[in-house]
Parts: sequence; structure tokens; C-alpha cells
Amino acid sequence: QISEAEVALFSVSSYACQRRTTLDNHNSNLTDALSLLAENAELNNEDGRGVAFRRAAALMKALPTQVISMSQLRGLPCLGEHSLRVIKDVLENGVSSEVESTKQSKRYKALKILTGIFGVGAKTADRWIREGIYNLEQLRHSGQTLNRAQKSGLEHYDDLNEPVTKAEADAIGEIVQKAVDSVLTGSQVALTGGFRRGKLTGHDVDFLITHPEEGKEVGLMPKVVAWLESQKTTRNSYLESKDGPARPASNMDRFERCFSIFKLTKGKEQETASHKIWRAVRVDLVVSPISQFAFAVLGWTGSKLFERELRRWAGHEKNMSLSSHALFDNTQNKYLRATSEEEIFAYLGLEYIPPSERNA
Ligand code: DGT
Ligand code: MG
Repeated sequence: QISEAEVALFSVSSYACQRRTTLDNHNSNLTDALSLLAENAELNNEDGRGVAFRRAAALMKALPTQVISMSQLRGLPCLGEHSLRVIKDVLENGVSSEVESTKQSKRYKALKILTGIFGVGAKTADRWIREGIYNLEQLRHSGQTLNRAQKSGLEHYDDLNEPVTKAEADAIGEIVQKAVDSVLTGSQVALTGGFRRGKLTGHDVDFLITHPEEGKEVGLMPKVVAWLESQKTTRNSYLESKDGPARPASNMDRFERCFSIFKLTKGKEQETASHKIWRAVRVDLVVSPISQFAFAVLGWTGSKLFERELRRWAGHEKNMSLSSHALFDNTQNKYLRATSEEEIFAYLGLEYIPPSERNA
């Protein structure tokens, strides 16, 4: 038994954007449990609860050593009663009973399977479950009408639920660069999302496209998509696309955004027993004008929680509004221009955190 005096105590900021969170997680037993409950809450449209679990998980990710005793958590922010109960359960019993029962529940399993289809969100999945559809077999035989994206998602279900590797992300990057070069010379492509943060795998590959001359980027997305679609006969081609969701209540998505599915030819070594020589990969393309590029890079690099915390910091601590387009200072009543992420952190009065340390 370890005495209280011997356990390491932690001092951690309550804002994830003030913490350096690498991929080196010393408490994955705890963060896995909390993340699963966050995911379950999100799948059930319980956003507040989802954020609370995400913040608790992110805090545990930032701790420099493994937690072995509840007493080490005293005074730490972001840990609500419910999260503490889950952590205690894992520390004492190796697993959380709530997590285990969630994983076994018919509803959670069905939500996971159905939202695993490209183009299917929590709302659609919930409606199908209420109609007795719990898996892909039942969906296929249900006579439900699927939109184009969902049909494609169902067709490529296994591919799209297999993690994308960094090598595949790089290969996709070359295709996107080629497409962009072909339709508008001088255009630039930046890798964003998890791969920019140094993750070795991802659920998709995220790219941001811009042009150094303001205004040239207008109308670029449809041209890029048309070029990709015209490559049907090449080894690597384009399978499907879906516009960004219309979200009138939010100004988050004023960029031209395109969720797509690419057909990527496998390298010899990756050819599987199925003898399929290609696989489907999800790709998220976003176009931004150069004047907003730094804000877009920051906003699309993630993690999602890191982004949320940056906006919370800006609003609550600085009286500023941060988006993927701009930073507005409510006190001075003006937009603050920036050409780099470093400048944006400086405006916010935050120490610069590089992408590899934004894995909150
Ligand atoms: P992944 O793909 O699961 O390995 O992980 P990430 O971190 O790449 O996550 P992803 O691809 O869902 O999103 C990439 C980043 O883009 C994310 O960390 C935050 C940002 N992001 C995601 N969705 C939206 C959105 O609807 N609007 C804005 N402005 N940003 C978003
Ligand atoms: Mg991603």
C-alpha cells in the first residue's frame, strides 16, 4: 500500500488549450472508459454530458504519470462527480461497470454500427432503431431509402471503418495536390486534422486548400471535385462526395467543405486475402481564402476538444470570439488579423502549443 505522502500530486490548468497534451497517454485505462461514456452521450444527443466526459478524459490525458490512487486527483479541475465515480471504479476494479454495461447494451451497439455508415448521424440512427433496425443486415432488408452518400457508405462499410494509415494519408495528399495543381496553379494544400497532430491513424484525412492570391479560391471546390471525378479510369479515383452539412444555427461551416470518399490503390504489401487491389478512404476537403488561412489551419487541426477549449478561453477570459475564420476582439470592437497560428495564440495571451501537443 502506498501512503498519501508518496503519491504524486498534479497541478493542471482547467483549459485544455493551456496544457501540452501529446499522444503519450499514461492513463489510457481511464481515458478509454471516459471517452466511451462521452461517445455514448453524444450518440444519444446528450451534448452537455458528452462535453463533461470529454473534458474529464482530456484532463487525464494531460497527466504526466499514471494515476494509481484517487487521492492524487484531489483539487484537479474538470472532474465531476460522475467522472470521478467512473475513475474510482476503474482504479479499484480494473473496469467501470457503467462502461461495461454500456458496451453490452443493444442500443449502444446499434448506434455504433449505424453511425459507422458514412452519411448517417445520431438522429437517423435513432429513428432506424425505433423502427427495429439494429444492424446492417436489417437495414439492407428494411426498404429504407438511403441517400447517395449513405448508399456509398453502406457499400464501403468495412473499408471506411478500418483506420487510415499515415502512408495512406500521404498518398491521398499527393492526389489532392495533383487535383488542385491541375485546376488552379499556385494553390496550396495543407494537411490538417489528426495527422497534423502526429497521429499514426485516423478515421479520415483532412485537407485545407487555399491560394496565395485572395479571391482566387472562390469556386475552387467544385472544380477540384470535377477534376477528381474525371479520373474514373485511373488507378486512384474518386467515389463519392457529400457537401458539408447545412448548419444555419452555426457560423462554423461557412467554408466550402466537401466530405468525400476516395478510391486508393493499395501497395503490393497491403493487398489482402480478398484480392481487392484498392480501398475506400474518407477525405474531408475545406477551401479557405488566404486572409483566413491561419484561423482555418488552427480550427481544422483539432483536437475537437482543444478547439472547443480555445473558443471557451477566448470568450470567457479574453472577451474575444474565435472561429475557423477570424478572431474578433469584443472590447476593441475589431477583427484581429493573423498570418500564423503563433500570432493567434499571442493575441489570446496563450503560450504557443504546437499541433503535436494539441491531442487533448
Ligand atoms: P480522426 O479523423 O478521427 O482521426 O480525428 P481528427 O482530429 O482528424 O478529427 P476530424 O477529422 O473529425 O476533424 C478534424 C478537425 O477539424 C477536428 O479536430 C476539429 C475540426 N472540425 C471537425 N468538424 C468541424 C466542423 O464541423 N467545423 C469546424 N470549424 N471544425 C471542425
Ligand atoms: Mg480527421
